[in-house]
Amino acid sequence: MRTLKPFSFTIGAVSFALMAGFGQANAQTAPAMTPQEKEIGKKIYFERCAGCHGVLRKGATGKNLEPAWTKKDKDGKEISGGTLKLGTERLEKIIAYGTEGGMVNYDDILTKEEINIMARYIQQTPDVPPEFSLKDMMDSWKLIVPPEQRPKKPMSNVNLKNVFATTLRDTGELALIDGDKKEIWGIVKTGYAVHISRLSASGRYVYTVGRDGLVTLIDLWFEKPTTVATIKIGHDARSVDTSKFKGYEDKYLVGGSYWPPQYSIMEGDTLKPLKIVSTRGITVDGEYHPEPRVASIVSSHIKPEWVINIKETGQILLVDYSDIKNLKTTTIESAKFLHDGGWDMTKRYFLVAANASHKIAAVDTKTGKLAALIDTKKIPHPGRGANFVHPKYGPVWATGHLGDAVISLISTPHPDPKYAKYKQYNWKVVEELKMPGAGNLFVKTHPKSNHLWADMPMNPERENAEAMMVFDIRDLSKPPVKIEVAKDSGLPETKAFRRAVHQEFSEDGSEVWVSLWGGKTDPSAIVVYDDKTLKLKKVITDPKMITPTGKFNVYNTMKDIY
Ligand code: DHE
Repeated sequence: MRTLKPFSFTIGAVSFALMAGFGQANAQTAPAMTPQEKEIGKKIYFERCAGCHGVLRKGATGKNLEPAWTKKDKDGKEISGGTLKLGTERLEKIIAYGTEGGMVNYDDILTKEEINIMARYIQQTPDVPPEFSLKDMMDSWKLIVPPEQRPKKPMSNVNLKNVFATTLRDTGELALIDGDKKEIWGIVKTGYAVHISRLSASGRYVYTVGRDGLVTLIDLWFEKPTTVATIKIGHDARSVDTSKFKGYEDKYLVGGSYWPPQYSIMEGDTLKPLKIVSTRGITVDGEYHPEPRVASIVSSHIKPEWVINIKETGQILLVDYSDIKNLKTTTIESAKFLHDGGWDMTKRYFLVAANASHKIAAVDTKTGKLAALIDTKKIPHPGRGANFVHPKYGPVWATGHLGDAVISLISTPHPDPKYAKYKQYNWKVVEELKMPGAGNLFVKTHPKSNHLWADMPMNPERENAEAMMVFDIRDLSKPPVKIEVAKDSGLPETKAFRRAVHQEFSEDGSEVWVSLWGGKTDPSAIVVYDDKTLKLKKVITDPKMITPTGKFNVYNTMKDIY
């Protein structure tokens, strides 16, 4: 019997183990690649492609890219037995120009040579990165300032509730922006292509996670925001949340990994690792999946529980953190390809997009059961969604769509007797607001606002990608107002789009902050609007403001206000 010899190599921070035997078996028909080209292919795949297609290339938001689909037949035919075989030339075109199915074009990001390398790389057998154990977590853990050496009270005069933790995506940094003064209070180093930030229940600690799995714990009580601990939770990650239930404030952190597919529980104030739970298992269709990635995680306010959404299996986990050693988990079947989501107005129901299934799943966290599975237009992408009272249909939760030019409004139950008459609409899409195009990523409102803000950063037209639509929630028959964010910024036009992305309200709900996300070497900005008048209030620019994307207002994130 032939023995397979594993060998490993490193890309940036990630080491990959490859089974020599697997590579050889595939080498018969996959196009030839030099070792250097393979290195380049691996790095680009991890940085640009794995998020949508998966490390093992089994597909999720993006298509399956296993060699069975990507390689041409031996005789060079593209169609064989009804199966589309793509081959290098066809793959190059798809990578360069994108597809109508939602794949973005890479001809302005990758060179021709890189596109050719990628077209050949994805015809090879996928590389399998190594696992990541509790010992690996422990070895990576750095407690920089132990709790006893931290301030006993806030040391700055910054209004901490109105700080915006702002992702500087391509520099791997987080800018903490003073929301009252509208200037950068401090910048801290974080993980690679840092993704989201969440707040501890008290609002003292900011947690952020990089795509390389590095979690950074920032203490806002110092004179300047200070990193007090870091840890790696895996090789590839997207989500974190804290323990928010009464009695557990600031006690735990949970982080979800894409690779390895697992979630990890840590101490909230030190990041000391406590437990890892694998998410490998069976999909809602009854098939084993080796890479079910952890997508959104949210912390319940009514129970000591996290809602953990497993992308590829379509299983929603309610994880009871009151006894970490004897962890109790409720597993709720929903639909495949779970991604992002948020609470309804009452914070009893969690609504999450099963994006490539074109559905929203609603979980009742009080009963621990699926409340509804709602069909929507193509590829819902709510961010955390937006809650308001519709003039005709009562309480609704809104989601935008990457794949369609609408914002869907879904009626949600509410215990207040004054909303009883709207019960008939519950869990139905009651209205679809028309957008100028698809490519929406985030919607947002605030209890004190009369507006629903929707972006379109992934729209192929510059005039849409660089703008925002604002709907009047008191009268949704009125046409929405188009806010020209790039023009309002006063920054010079650049070749690449400056995408207007991710809206966030100030603590008092009076301002809306929008990121203008330019290229890494282009000037970017945060553009601040007065929510009442929709007039420009301030453009926050700074040479250090490089590729700003998500912004998380301390108070609104801590309380889940959206
Ligand atoms: Fe995100 C949320 C995954 C690309 C900005 N993104 C999320 C969540 C997941 C996710 C699972 C929910 C986290 C939670 O609530 O716990 N994002 C992914 C991907 O897999 C994907 C598609 C591809 C990738 O390779 O990472 C991806 N995301 C992006 C971007 O390119 C964005 C636009 C810019 C950036 O900074 O990377 C981006 N994602 C965001 C933001 C949120 C988010 C700002 C949080 C929204 C909120 O208001 O909570």
